[in-house]
Amino acid sequence: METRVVFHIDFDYFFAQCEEIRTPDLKSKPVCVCVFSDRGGDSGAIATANYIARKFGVKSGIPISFAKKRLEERKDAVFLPVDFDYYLEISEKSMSIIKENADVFEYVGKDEAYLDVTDRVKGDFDKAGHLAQQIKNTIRDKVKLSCSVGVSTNKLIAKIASDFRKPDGLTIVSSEKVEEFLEQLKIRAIPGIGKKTDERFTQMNFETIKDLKKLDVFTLNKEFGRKQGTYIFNASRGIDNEPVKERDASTQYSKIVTLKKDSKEYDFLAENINELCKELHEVIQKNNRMFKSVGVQFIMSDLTNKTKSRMLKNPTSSIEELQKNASQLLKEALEDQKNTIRRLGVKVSELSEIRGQSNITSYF
Ligand code: DGT
Ligand code: CA
Ligand code: CA
Repeated sequence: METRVVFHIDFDYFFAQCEEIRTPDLKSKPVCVCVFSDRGGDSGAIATANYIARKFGVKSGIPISFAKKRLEERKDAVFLPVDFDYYLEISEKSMSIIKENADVFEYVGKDEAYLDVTDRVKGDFDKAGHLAQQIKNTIRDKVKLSCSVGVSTNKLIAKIASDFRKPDGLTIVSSEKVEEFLEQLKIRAIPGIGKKTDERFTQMNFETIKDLKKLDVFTLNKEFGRKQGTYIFNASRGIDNEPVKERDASTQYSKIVTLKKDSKEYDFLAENINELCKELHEVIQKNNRMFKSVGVQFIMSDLTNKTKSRMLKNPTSSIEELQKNASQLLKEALEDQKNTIRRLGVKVSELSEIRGQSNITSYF
């Protein structure tokens, strides 16, 4: 296969950086973005934090109360509620810049994308480095957002490289440098190696990818199963043939809420569904979309999950259509419902653009 040039771009401390963009005074303070549950007080979790807060041990997923404890000595620490719509706006602006600079653009999530740029840089890694720097500069100029970019010959190494120097990093790993780059890294730098796998390697006294390469594929398969074992074997050697696949943002929109009380009572839940539909409809409108599929989601008190969805005859953007279908799905889903429900969600998918109105990507 001819040598590819692939970028992985990841926005730095994304939600917290968005907050800094809108309120630059925050830049000198610890900033924590919180998903407050509707139960009041400090119940809920940290979505992310800026790098100042991270120095105090604050990270994604920990309870808000822990974060407050860890930041006790920083009287200037700021705890803000998530504002997804605003982050989406920043994301779309940045993604449209990225997309313009790609031969193939693969959207991964609000703060992450892969690009194949082989053709436009003619396979040249110096040109690729310039292009990556130019993308970073443009996003910085137009959106005020910093990101980290990894440039290499495939998605796997590009992803590892984007994470190598964060924030505001640019790491270029050309084919000749792959081995040297990977061997120095800790084993957990390989995406998909979780805490448990990493601990197994620690027990075996293996720390770096160089150590890892002493194991043959049979040993790895025996230890971790054939799929994971082969993946680890190839990853440690920088082997990954996954193509960058053309994929655009948002194949669905959803809204979810933690209920004021756990319940399986139709009237109470229907009220919440109606409210969620209103919020969801605003997002749909803002993005100039129609939808053809509607779904509801339950997360039960024991955290198990249930979803139900249906396809409509025609694409629509009507809120009545949305509310009608969501409450019918709710009724059906409740029929054999044993557990009480803790969180309730509505989603739409099979999205299409409403034509003839302003294009959603024409920001500048
Ligand atoms: P980074 O890339 O290490 O500089 O920091 P982030 O915050 O960009 O981390 P990343 O790329 O893993 O996640 C992107 C965004 O996704 C992040 O800004 C907030 C959200 N997120 C990540 N982890 C969690 C989580 O555990 N809970 C919630 N609610 N949101 C999360
Ligand atoms: Ca990120
Ligand atoms: Ca990310």
